[in-house]
Amino acid sequence: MSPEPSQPSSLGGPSPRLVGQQETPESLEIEIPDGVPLIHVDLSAHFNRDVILTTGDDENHTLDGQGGLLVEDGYDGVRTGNPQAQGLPSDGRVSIHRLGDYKGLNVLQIRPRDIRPIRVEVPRGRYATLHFLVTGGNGDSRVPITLHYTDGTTQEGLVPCDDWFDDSGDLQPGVIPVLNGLDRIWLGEFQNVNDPALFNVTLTVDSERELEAFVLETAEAIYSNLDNWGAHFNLFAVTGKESIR
Ligand SMILES: [Ca+2]
Ligand SMILES: [Ca+2]
Ligand SMILES: [Ca+2]
Repeated sequence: MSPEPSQPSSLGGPSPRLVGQQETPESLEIEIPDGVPLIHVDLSAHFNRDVILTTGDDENHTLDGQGGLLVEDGYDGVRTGNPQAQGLPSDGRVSIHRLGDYKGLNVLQIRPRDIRPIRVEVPRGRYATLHFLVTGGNGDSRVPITLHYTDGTTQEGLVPCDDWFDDSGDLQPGVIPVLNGLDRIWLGEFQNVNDPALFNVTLTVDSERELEAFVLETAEAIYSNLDNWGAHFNLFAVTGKESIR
């Protein structure tokens, strides 16, 4: 196969893509030493939106309150197997995380008008870290979190979340893209933008104490944007790393 001719770069906007060229989202693994058990926190009782479009999937919400949706990899809103359509993997695995059902509710979405604290029970145990898989729509946000230990003590933390189109330079400290260069549906139309990302945020847990739950303190959340229902915080998964003693 002969090499493709070089393309002049465009002024602004996404970098040029060749029609028919296989596109690959950029993924990054969270480093977890071999043999460290992972604990997948069950968020299913807390999921309140479906922001991932796949085939035969009629009822969805938006990721940003505007018109934005993620897709399953290869699905462009009309057909599957489109090599230009970068989306979430069909096996639901992003780095160490496991996503919810693409045809069901699959994110816990928090917006400025949501002020009820959300308590999430975790499998009781000694954790070294908790990892949050997030992305933001219509701006950035920060949600304070309280870790609750079985001895009645608590620990404060923060889960920052950047806009799904943000890249390094725009990201809040601790926000790491783990799947980047995705496409989206916007107002019902496929957009081959190769830009949205899912991000990981890692919190350190006191492994001397046994963790039983965390509470998302939504009333104290901070949003970069309050227009058009404000910035949207979307939590896809929480995975813990067990403490090895
Ligand atoms: Ca694409
Ligand atoms: Ca869906
Ligand atoms: Ca990006």
